[in-house]
Amino acid sequence: MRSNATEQDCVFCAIARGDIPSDSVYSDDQVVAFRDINPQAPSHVLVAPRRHVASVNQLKDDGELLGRVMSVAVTVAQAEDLAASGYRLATNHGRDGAQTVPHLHVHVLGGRALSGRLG
Ligand code: DGP
Repeated sequence: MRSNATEQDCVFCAIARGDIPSDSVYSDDQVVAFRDINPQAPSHVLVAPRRHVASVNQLKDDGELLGRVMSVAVTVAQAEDLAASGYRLATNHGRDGAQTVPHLHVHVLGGRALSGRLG
């Protein structure tokens, strides 16, 4: 993970601006959601704030934005028709958390039975 990425060279900032195309499923003034380029499940959507935030680790004191991102993640899961069968919301921080894109995003995963292993 490149820990020093800024909004100038951040791929998810570019997606949020519309400078890089994505398969968008949701967008508002604070949050965007788009399909993962390398899906790990039949439904695999990434939910990210428009504002550049490196990871959830930086949002400890911004419960409002954290809440917005999680609320949109649930909205997306329901729109993907995953509520009845179940889904997973996950966010990674840092090297050991296997974060590869240093812009906060919540993975919405579903559409198949997911492994119970998280690590
Ligand atoms: P993480 O390991 O939690 O940082 O996940 C990053 C995810 O982002 C990974 O599943 C692949 C996805 N991804 C990386 N680059 C792009 C891109 O340019 N477009 C889209 N749609 N997804 C991307």
